[in-house]
Amino acid sequence: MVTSPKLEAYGWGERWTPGFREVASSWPDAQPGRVVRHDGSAVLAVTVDGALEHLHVPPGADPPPVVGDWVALDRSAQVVVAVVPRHSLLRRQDPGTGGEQPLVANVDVVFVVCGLDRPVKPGRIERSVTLAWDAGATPVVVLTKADLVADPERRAETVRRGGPGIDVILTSATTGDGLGEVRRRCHDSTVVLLGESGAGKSTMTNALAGGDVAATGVVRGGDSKGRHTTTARHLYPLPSGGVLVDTPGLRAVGLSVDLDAVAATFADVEATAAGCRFDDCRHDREPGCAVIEAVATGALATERWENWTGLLREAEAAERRADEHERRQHERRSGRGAREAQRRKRQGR
Ligand SMILES: Nc1nc2c(ncn2[C@@H]2O[C@H](COP(=O)(O)OP(=O)(O)OP(=O)(O)O)[C@@H](O)[C@H]2O)c(=O)[nH]1
Ligand SMILES: [Mg+2]
Ligand SMILES: [Zn+2]
Repeated sequence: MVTSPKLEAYGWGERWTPGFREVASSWPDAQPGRVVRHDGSAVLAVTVDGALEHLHVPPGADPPPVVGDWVALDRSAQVVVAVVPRHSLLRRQDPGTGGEQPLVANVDVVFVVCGLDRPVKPGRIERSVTLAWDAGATPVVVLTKADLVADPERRAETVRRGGPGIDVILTSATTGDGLGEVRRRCHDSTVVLLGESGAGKSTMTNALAGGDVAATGVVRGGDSKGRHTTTARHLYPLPSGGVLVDTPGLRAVGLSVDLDAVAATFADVEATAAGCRFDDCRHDREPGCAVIEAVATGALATERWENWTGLLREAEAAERRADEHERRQHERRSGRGAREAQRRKRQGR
């Protein structure tokens, strides 16, 4: 096994060696590394001796490496030769193409970061939590700027009640409150910060990394909107253990997820829905719908019911798109196969 204390600070360990050996088998000189930033046709990666190097990614690399990926690299040629099989992948719907956009690979925990200097939006938290479950990671809600509000505990309690089963950590980068808990959650893990511009992701990154590694920006006075200070995803090792990925504030969190991820986020609502009279209940106006019943009695908040059905429809649409894509790929492949066969026949082979 390849050991390297410098690489271990970036999360390297036995977990990754079989995958590395597998993809590097035809490259005797290949060394492991981890992508810390993506720069167009190159990546910035940390290497076995801890140096950060720009490496070329050959066009057509499959899959194209993303931040968080472990890769096999050829240092003399300064090129990425292969991507180690991923354990998890954070992805969203590409706002441009409607397809799937991979964001960060090999993620263990997603911090859903919300600033208390603005209203906390349950719908946005549920969306990000769903992305985390979809990735194969554990979501944790991190509320920042506790120093700016009079009743932070009450605000945290509201978020806890709104998203049952998910840990909520209250923090302030100004006073340092809650940062010990955040550090503990990062230990031995790769953690991604997801949240609106101005939520305080880069400020938290600096507090945990113990220096000004990431640029931060002020928010607008009127509506607390951020200025999109961070422009690229970047992975940092933490002196207290673990790895943190700072990300730009996402304008749109479109889902490209399977239905199981929505079910995990709304486990409480799904449990209620098990009591619906019809198996294919749309929880809309069907007779005997246990969900509508729960909304009527106040056991289930109207907003949570609406967010749930909204995300269900969105995930269904994403699955239909993926199926359609798969079908077209298949047709293209089999079309190509048929043409090949015809050509061989013409050539008398
Ligand atoms: N009072 C207070 N201000 C904070 C805290 N955390 C962040 N801020 C301020 O919030 C503003 C935005 O912080 P950033 O860390 O740049 O936010 P970001 O989430 O990285 O934003 P983008 O990079 O644009 O996505 C800065 O002015 C920070 O000083 C906190 O805990 N308390
Ligand atoms: Mg930032
Ligand atoms: Zn129902």
